[in-house]
Order: sequence, then C-alpha cells, then structure tokens
Amino acid sequence: MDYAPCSTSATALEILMKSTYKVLAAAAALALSAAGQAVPVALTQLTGVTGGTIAGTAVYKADLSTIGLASILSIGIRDNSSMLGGAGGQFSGFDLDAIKLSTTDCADAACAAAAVGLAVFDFTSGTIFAPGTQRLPADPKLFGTDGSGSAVDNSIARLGLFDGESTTVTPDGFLSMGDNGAIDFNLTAATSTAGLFLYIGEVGDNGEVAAGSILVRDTTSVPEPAGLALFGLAAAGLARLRRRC
Ligand SMILES: [Ca+2]
Ligand SMILES: [Ca+2]
Ligand SMILES: [Ca+2]
Repeated sequence: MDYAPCSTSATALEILMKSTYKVLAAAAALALSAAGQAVPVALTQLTGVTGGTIAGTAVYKADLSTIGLASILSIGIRDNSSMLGGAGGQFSGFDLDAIKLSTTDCADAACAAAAVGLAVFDFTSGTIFAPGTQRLPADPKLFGTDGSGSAVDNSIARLGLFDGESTTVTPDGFLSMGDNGAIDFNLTAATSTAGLFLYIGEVGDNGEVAAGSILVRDTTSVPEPAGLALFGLAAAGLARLRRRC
C-alpha cells in the first residue's frame, strides 16, 4: 500500500484545518455578538419640574453616548421602590409620565419636555408591561392601565408627552407601574447612541425614579445565533476532509 498520497493530503489537510479553525473562531465571535448586551444606565435629575396643569414631574437624563453600545433596540424600566415614596393603591410604584430619546442635551425639566424626540417608540404594540403590586388598600387596577389592568392605556398615560397631572384627585397623563412593576419599550428601529440622551419623567418627584433601574439593550430579544449554523457547516467540512484521508 502506498501512503505517499495520504502524506501529501495531510499537508493540505493541515492548511484546511487552520482555515477551518479561523472560521470557527469567527463563528464563535459572531455567536457572542448575536447574544446582545443589556447595560444599566445612570440617571441624573434635571433642575425644575414639568408636566400638566398641576406640574410635578421630575425629569431624569442619561447620556447614552457613553454606555459602550453603538446602537440600542430596547429600553426597560424596573421599579424597585418597594413601598418607598409616593401614594399607594392605584398609584403604587414608579409613576412614568414620559420617556424620550433626543439629541438635544438639556439641563432642566422644561427643556426635556420641549425637546424634539426621535420617533422610535411604539406605545401600543411595542410596549410590554408587567404590572407590579399595589399597596393596600388596593384599587381595581393600576392608574394608566387599560380595562384589563395588565397593559398600558396610552390614551391616559400619553407616554410620549411630559404632561402628567401630579395629583391623586384629578390624575392624568401617566402610568403607575406598581411595586416591582416592569415595562419594556422595543424601539421601531436600531437607534445610534452617538450624541443621544434618554429622558424619563416621574410624576410626584418623590424618589421613585431614584429607586428604579433602567436598562438599555442592543437587541429586542436574543436572536438565533447565526454563528452556531456556521460552526455546524465547518465541523461537517472537517469531518469530510478526515474521511478523504
Ligand atoms: Ca407612585
Ligand atoms: Ca404623559
Ligand atoms: Ca411618584
């Protein structure tokens, strides 16, 4: 039996294997990037308040150009005020007046309310709300929710406008998330973070934002890692090479 052809093929195989490993490394990197990232953002409170006729909305700002993500696809707010601050019942937890992404850099609440925002929010089908719990005595549902109490009624909350009426007597223009409530906004397009600011309004200015947490992500959900498919193809190719020798 002549083994020479196989020796020659082995050299070719080494080259092919090296290139295959490069493909595998690239596939692994792609899989990691496809998994997406979620980054907590630090907020600073702007001076003054804004809102409707009874204006008491505190506005908080985050500079998204410094978070390390080139673009974002979703924003999440998690209430963790846990019985601290504000009214109970239907007004429990973080009271969200508005959320805005803008390239205008504001120093006060009135500026944030007036700044032109990017049209990347869908406050109906792009908004996912998980209501938190109410402090006793409980009401039938949280303020700013629809008839089911489990989704935002944006005709009441108007989350694109800093227009909240900061009163429990004639409340309007905001959503109360409940204790430990969560809301996520899937943006309608990937949005570059270059020169971008996030503004969030909290009705009542009573510390509920300070106790909340805000995340931005470069994905709406974890997509199927394309890298794994590449890995499979490369592995199959390697197996075929081995069989040939
Ligand atoms: Ca509240
Ligand atoms: Ca509003
Ligand atoms: Ca509040």
